[in-house]
Amino acid sequence: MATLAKIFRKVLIPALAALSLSACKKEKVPEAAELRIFSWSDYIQEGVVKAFEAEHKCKVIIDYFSSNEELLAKVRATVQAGGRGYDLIVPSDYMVGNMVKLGLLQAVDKAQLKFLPDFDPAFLKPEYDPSLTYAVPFAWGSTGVAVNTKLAAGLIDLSKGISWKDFFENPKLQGKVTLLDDSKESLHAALMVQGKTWTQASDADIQNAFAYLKAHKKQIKLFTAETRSTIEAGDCVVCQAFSGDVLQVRAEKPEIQYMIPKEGATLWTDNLAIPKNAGNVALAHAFMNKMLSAEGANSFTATTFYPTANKKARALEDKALTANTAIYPDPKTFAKLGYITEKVALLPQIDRLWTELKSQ
Ligand code: SPD
Repeated sequence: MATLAKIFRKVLIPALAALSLSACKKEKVPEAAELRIFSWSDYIQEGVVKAFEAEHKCKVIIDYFSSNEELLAKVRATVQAGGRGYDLIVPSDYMVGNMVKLGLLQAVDKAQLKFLPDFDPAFLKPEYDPSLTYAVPFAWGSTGVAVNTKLAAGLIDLSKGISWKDFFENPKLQGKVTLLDDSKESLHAALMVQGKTWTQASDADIQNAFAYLKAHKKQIKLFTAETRSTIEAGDCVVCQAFSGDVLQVRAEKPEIQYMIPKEGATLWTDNLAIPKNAGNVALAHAFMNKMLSAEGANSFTATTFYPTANKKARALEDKALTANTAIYPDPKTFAKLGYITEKVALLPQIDRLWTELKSQ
């Protein structure tokens, strides 16, 4: 009897207690892994995110920026503050180089990137990161002009194309022009009117270009980062904008046309990169594989009208896309495109003149 009582006390009572406790306590569900992305808007499709979340049992959180400078400021601040930052970001060409110099990026693990052998060799040695140590080319495009051909009728003769000079100087376009809210893209457009290239522009050329923008400020209705909605709403006749964003609007509104001005336009490559303070590097690599596999990249181009570096994806593309010179400029137009590069020594001057221009 004594032994039975002992067993009851030592084994059964604690077991029953544990059982009733676990019945009251809610089952602890492990927290879902999170992938935090900081991207340009209208880049990452909702369907892709949903499929990725289901495949990887995770939650994807996306915040958006509208210029490389905004991206830099945020990433820099989170790295300096310590703690977890974004897992994946989308810097353009010159900003990759800048972020590497500032120690804000970590190396990508190329062994995990299954799509790299499918890349066009033209994208494998970019000047800003020649061995793709820190960033993987993702999408590319140009910064030209969206024209609302209905609103432009009678104001501008488009039969021979468009020029930046017209954009800034045609009196009929006064107050009907929008520029990107981006110091470098605005400066580049003004430099091109003056026959200067970005890479060769001197200190004096930059001052002159800002003086030109100032002198033609009346032409500019708005500096905007939200070009898609501005074009959609018919809020500008001619609007500086990124190629794919314009083509996305054109898919619904055929009166919108994308044009590369006679003097030229910016060529850019956006990249996928992992900040130093990323919290889920494995998911970041998995998302890169999702976006840049031949199938992922093909569906990306089909919905955004931005091409990628994946040569196999291009082979899968609809002929209507590969033949579209607004997406893939012909060689003569392509030769007029130029990259924006980091002019570190001139940055304070650019920032000061930009602030002055906007507050004028
Ligand atoms: N909606 C996506 C726009 C991407 C633009 N990136 C290029 C920036 C070049 N300065």
